[in-house]
Order: sequence, then C-alpha cells, then structure tokens
Amino acid sequence: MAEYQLYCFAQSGNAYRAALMLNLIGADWRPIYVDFFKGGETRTPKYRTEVNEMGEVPVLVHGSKKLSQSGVILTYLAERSGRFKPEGEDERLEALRWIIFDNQKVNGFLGPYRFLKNFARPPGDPAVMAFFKGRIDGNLAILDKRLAKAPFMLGDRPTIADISLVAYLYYPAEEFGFDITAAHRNIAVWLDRIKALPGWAHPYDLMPGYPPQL
Ligand SMILES: N[C@@H](CCC(=O)N[C@@H](CS)C(=O)NCC(=O)O)C(=O)O
Repeated sequence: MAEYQLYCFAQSGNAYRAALMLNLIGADWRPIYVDFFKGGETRTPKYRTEVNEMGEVPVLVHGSKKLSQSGVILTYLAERSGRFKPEGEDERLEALRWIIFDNQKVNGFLGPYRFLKNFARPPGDPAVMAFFKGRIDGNLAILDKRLAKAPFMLGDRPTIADISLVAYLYYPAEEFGFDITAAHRNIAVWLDRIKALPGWAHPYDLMPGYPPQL
C-alpha cells in the first residue's frame, strides 16, 4: 500500500494543490477517486461520516491521520519532508497569509466560476458570473503585482504558498473563457517556473476522472 492516499478528482484545483505537492516531494502516494459530479459523493452521509465532515476534497490519509483543507495538508507535508517549507516565523506567517488569501479570494473565486461555467446545470446566472469575474480580475492583479517583486511568492525559492496559489491556474483557458496568462505577464512566467520543477504534472495527468462523467 502506498504511504499516502489522497481523496481527489481531476477537475478539483483544490485537490491539485495536495497532489502536486505529493508529486514534487517524490512521495509514495496514490489517488482515491471521488465521484463528485455524477455520484455526488462528497454530499453523501457516508463520505461525511467516514472521510470528511466538511464534505470536501482533498483529504490526505497518512497512517492514522486523515487531514483536510489543502493549506493544512501542504503544511503537514512541508513539515514532514522539509521541502517547500517556509523557514522561521516571518516566512511561516507570510505563507499562511497568502494561503488564506488564495483560498478565499484567488482560487476561492476561480474554482466556483469554472464550476458554474462548465459543470453546473443550469449554468451560473450571468449576474453571479459577472460578480465573480470582477473579483477574479482584481485578485489576479494583486497576485501579478506581488510576483513582479521576486521569482516566487516568498522570494527566491518556491514554498507551499506557491503550490497553493497554482490550484486552478494550469487548467485550460477555454474552461474559464478568458486567458489568465495572456492578461498577467508575471503570473505566466511564475507558472512556467513551477512547471519546470522536477515532479510537476498537469492536474488531468495527476488525478483520476478526466474527462468527467456528468
Ligand atoms: N478550502 C478548501 C476547499 C476545498 C473545496 O472546496 N473542494 C471542493 C472540490 S474543488 C469540494 O470538495 N466541494 C464539495 C462541495 O462543496 O460540496 C481546500 O483548500 O481544501
């Protein structure tokens, strides 16, 4: 049995953070497919009792531990492996600051926007989509400005703040209906830097369930 198991599915950028981290640190891991779309598995009482009371992926299983929230999973893996780990109090707090901002404001809007555009039936209401798009544009501009200062979020080396923030950013532009890298130059080169790290893989190659069964 693999050392780590990750509950995930290919379309989840939230789960991609954890899958990518596992791959980048060269962990012995295997995905456990969660049938989010057709089976509504995260909403079942079984999933909420046995896997995650919050009804979400990702969930990382390691021995007797079962961890959810990608920021917690990234922190756990960084502390265990010593890789992509913020060093010292200032870096730790800075990484946490960006991970929370990301969860709420960057990928926290990109994920639902992409879901409402591609997978929801009926698709998202135009007023809701316009609201999300405004927030996405503003928050990506904040990220782009930050990345003008240094190659990675916290400076010269990649940390879990970077791995959190890439969540939905490698998915195809058609799935958003706008091209993030064309509009944000610093984000584009930063994504290429992360893509060049040994162990990087695209979400559709790393997690099961592509194409989705709707
Ligand atoms: N902040 C969470 C977000 C997790 C999340 O929203 N996951 C989605 C899939 S992309 C989910 O499982 N949603 C289930 C639902 O809301 O019913 C994290 O970073 O782990």
